[in-house]
Amino acid sequence: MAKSISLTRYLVEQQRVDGLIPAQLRLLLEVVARACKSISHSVNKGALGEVLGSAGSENVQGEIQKKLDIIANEVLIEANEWGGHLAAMASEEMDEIYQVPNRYPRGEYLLLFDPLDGSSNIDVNVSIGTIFSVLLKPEGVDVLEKDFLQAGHKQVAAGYCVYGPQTTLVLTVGHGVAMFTLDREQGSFMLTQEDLRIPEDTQEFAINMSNMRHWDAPTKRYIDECLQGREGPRGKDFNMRWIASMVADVHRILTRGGVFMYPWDKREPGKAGKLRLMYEANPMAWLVEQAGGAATDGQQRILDIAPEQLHQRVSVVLGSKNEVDRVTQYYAQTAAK
Ligand code: P6P
Repeated sequence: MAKSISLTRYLVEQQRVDGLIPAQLRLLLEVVARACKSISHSVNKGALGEVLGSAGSENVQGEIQKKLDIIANEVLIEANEWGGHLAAMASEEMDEIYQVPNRYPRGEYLLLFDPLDGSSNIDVNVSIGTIFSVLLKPEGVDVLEKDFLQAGHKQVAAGYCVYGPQTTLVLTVGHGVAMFTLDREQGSFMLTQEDLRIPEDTQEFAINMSNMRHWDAPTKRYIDECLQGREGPRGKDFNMRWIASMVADVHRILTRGGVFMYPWDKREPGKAGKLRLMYEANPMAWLVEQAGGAATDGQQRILDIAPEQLHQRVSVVLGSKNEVDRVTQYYAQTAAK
C-alpha cells in the first residue's frame, strides 16, 4: 500500500477520477475528519487538559454527560455549520435537530453523529470514538426532524474515528471501506488500508455477558453453543471480547472478523435495545455490509428499518456473515413456533 495517499487525495480521486462522490460531499467528509482530529487532540490530553469527568448534565437518553461528550459535540457543530454543505445536524447529545443558522448558506446534506461513543471508557483511558452518518436532505426549504427519518440504506456516507493507540478514521461512500491513520507529525489522515473484508466465519464474539439472565432464547442459545466450544454443536472453541465501546468492538471486527451483539433484553422490555439506530447502528451496519459482513436486529436487516423517532433504539447483531445469519435464523425459528 502506498503510504503517501492522504485522505484529501483519496477523496479528490474518488470525486475526480471515479466520479463517486460530489464535491460537496467530499468537502463535508474532509470537515468531519478535521473535527475528529480536533476531538482526538482533546481526548489525548486526558487529565492534563481538565477534560475528564462528568459535565453534571444528562443527554436526551437520560445518561450523565461527560465533559468530553459536550466538547466533541461542540467541535462537530462548529466545524460543520458554516461550510455551506449541510442543512442540519442531529446528535446523540442534542434532543432536537440543529438547523444551520440563517447567517450561513445551507447545503443538501444532513449529518448525524454520536460525538463520543463509549463515554464510560473516557476516564479509564480505554478506546472511544466518533460515529457519523450522512443523508441527503429531502426536497423542501426548511429542515424538519422527519427529514432525518430515512432508512439506513439511504446513507450516502458513513464512518467512525476511533481514539485508541492510533487515531483511525474508517469510511465508506458505498464502494467498499477504507481506513486512514492519523499521522500526527503531518497532521493528516493517511490511507493505511483499502477494501476491508470481514471473514464470513469467526471464533470471536462480543457481548456483555453480565446481561445473560435477561436475554431471550435465541441469544441465549447462540452464546451457550459458543461457550460449549469444540465439545458442543459448533465443534470449535470461541473467544470473547467486550470493550463497552461499540466503535472499538466494530473496529476489531472490521480488522479481523467477529460478531458483535447488543440484543433486546428483559431489563426494559419496552426498549428495542440499547444502541441507537440513526447514528450508531445504521452507520456501523453499512460499514460492515460494505466489508462483506451482515447486520440485523435479530429479525431484519438494520439498513431496511424504517425509523420512527430520531433517537430510537434497536437491537444489534453484526459482523461475520455466517454468524449473523445463524443468530438471525435462531430468531426466525423462535418466531415460527
Ligand atoms: P454496556 C457505549 O455506552 C455504548 O453505547 C456502546 O458503545 C457500547 O457497545 C455499549 O453502550 C456498552 O453497553 O451495557 O456494556 O455498558
